[in-house]
Amino acid sequence: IAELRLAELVGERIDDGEWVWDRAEDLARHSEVDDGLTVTYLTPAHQACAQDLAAWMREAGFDRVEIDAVGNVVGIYDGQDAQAPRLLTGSHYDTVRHGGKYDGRLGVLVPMAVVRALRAAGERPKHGLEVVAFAEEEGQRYPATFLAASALTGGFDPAWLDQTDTQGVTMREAMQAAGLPARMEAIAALKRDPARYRGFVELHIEQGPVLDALNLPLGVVTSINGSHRYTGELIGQASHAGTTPMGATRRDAATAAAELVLAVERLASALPGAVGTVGQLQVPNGSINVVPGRCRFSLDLRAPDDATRDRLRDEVLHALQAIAARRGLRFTLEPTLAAHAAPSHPAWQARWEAAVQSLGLPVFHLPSGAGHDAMKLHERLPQAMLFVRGGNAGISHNPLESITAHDAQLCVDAFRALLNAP
Ligand code: HGY
Ligand code: MN
Ligand code: MN
Ligand code: MN
Repeated sequence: IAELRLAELVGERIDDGEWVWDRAEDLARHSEVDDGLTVTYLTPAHQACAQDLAAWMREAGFDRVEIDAVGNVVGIYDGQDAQAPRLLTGSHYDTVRHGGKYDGRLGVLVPMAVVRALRAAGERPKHGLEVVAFAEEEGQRYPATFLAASALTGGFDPAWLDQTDTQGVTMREAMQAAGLPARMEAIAALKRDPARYRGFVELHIEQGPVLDALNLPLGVVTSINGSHRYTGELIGQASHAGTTPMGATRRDAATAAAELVLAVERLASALPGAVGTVGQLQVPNGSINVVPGRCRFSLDLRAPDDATRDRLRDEVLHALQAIAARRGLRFTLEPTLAAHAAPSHPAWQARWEAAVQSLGLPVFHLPSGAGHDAMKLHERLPQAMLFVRGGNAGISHNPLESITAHDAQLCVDAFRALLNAP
């Protein structure tokens, strides 16, 4: 903020892209760990991010700024007719563990920079803009994911309030500790009336290698892959590592899990556009000299369309049953997310295309392998996304995540063009 004031005092206009880049750096100061960036739902680091975002929205000149009942930071910049339907936009400010600075955050900072530029120019767009920094999308602290966007669509499940984190803290307790009401009626009141909005757009880093490889700064998203997520546990029998003979009498949960991991890889590789990941694998209270009696695992199964997504799920679950049966094990399995594939709305996809063309850039279409808040808003509003390339071959969910201030400026220019589109 100091450098912003100094620059304005001396009349030097900070390039919008630099402002975005600098704010992402500032936001990354708040983390739960020293080496890397971890900001999970409602921790002190998360709340510090919310305070920064609200302060920057006020500095940028939003007409109304608030932190809502689930921790979303919401800024409204009125259009020429304050009663006309607004454009809704935003992305998330929570991160995965040891994540990057731009996943989610860029989709909040760019529209904030647009408002800052409009305010500085004394301009009012035809339609108002409502920017939401979603408080939770990554599902890191609690099993519930996309819970912040779910509050806006009316899909927040009251049972989520009783979910516990690894320390046994319920979501309700975390909300109370963060000074939020932690009452379902306050959360239900966040549901947006679709009639009050033109649609939802989300700007996001691609999180993949395509745009960087093609040396293209921007890409228009055609669809967001659908996904099925599970947490599960294979249950065999712990026994002495030294005296239990190899073979059927060993009911080793870890070797069964290893078979499952390779089955997920084989089955996902055989389906077009599908991906399958076991991101978490853990022998609870494991010991070096004990045959693992239990092994916990996660499943993240995705595909460009629901039919392929469901076929992958069915094949993986069938493989799990066969592995467990053959090895004399049991298993538990809990679905934690079933997200439909979300095709972009043609009108908003076309507006992004026109915005990219207005910058003299080629229009390139690509699907999103990553999930986004837009797939939740898709349930209530027409939506479309714009991707910006990431450096380091687009690596993401990793501290190496990067973009340039130049590309951030292109994002601001494209967003401003979209906002003024008829
Ligand atoms: O997992 C995802 O695709 C997103 O980063 N939540
Ligand atoms: Mn992410
Ligand atoms: Mn994201
Ligand atoms: Mn997202």
